[in-house]
Amino acid sequence: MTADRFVPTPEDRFSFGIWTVGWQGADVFGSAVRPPMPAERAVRKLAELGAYGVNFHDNDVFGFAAGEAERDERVAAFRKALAETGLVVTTATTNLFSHPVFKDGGFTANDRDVRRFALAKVMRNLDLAAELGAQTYVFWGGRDGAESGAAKDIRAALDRLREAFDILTGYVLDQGYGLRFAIEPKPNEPRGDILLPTAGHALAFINSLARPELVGLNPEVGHEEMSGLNYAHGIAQALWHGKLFHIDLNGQNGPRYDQDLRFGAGNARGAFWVVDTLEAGGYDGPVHFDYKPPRTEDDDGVWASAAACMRNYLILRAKVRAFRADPDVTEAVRAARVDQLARPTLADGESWRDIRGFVPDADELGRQGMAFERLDQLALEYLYGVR
Ligand SMILES: [Mn+2]
Repeated sequence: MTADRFVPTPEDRFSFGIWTVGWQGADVFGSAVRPPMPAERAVRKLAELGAYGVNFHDNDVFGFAAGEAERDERVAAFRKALAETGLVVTTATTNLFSHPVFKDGGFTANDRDVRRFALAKVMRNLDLAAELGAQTYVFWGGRDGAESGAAKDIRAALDRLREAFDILTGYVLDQGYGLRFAIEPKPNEPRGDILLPTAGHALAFINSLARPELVGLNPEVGHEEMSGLNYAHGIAQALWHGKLFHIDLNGQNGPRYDQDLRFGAGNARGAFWVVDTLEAGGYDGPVHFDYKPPRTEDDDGVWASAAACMRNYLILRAKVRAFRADPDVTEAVRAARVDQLARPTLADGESWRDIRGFVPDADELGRQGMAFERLDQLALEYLYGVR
């Protein structure tokens, strides 16, 4: 009997949002299909499955309307489960989207009192996040957007968004918290159009902040693919900027509603290159899943899908490692001249003057194939399981 190679361990640093397995399945067309899941139950079950950590919204642990006593009781139950299982709180975030008060957004609501309340709600949960040892604090401004043109002054909204980040980075510094912020882009849903719709928009926005060093990205597979973008390229660019602070792995089938499938479902080929990009190094955060067990599933199905996120990552990791270690791949990479791209276009000491008049044999260069197909086929054959 061979040992199962795809069993997760805490060393793999897999983490889940409490809201993922806790999703009750209510959607636009139907009500909840599963009972509420207390945060402490999610923690215990995820620990059994081999997870390392969790991420939570304030209201995953206690309700929006909870009084102080109820809040303390809920947080105590969450803490107890963490202590008993050894699961780590890697990350936290704020629910600035469920309650009707946030129907026009949190940081960019037209109503100033809503914005002030949103900031207060974040600060309160930053205190808890720091207490529980979180390293990263995620911002998903799902309601920060619009359905119509004149209702939202986008430039003023970006001013308020910048103001919010500047206030909150100031807050964590004043409080001495070691937290860094990660912006999660999404193009639409629940708003018709959401601000900072892609990783690229968010990267540019970060440069306008007072403390850009404290703010990075939390790109989600499905959110980038909803825009038809290449997630592996997105996280590679975030790494290149030193801005990949967190990742949200899940599955998506192209531009359509946010499917939040388990990781490895949906765009499987894209998932292979996501794991390859992460295996290449530079990301040291948790391998975090933000998916939703489909509403067809009962409690058993919830845990089957959570386990499958981790299992699919480990399967893809084994395939990626085998692909990269294969001498045929090494040869194909060389034939594709991939290594040549690492060489600067100008030699040491050269300037534009040295190449201003450069004329290669363009016809000969044009005749040479790039041999990319052979290389890509090798990757697909690993993915399809025939190599
Ligand atoms: Mn999503």
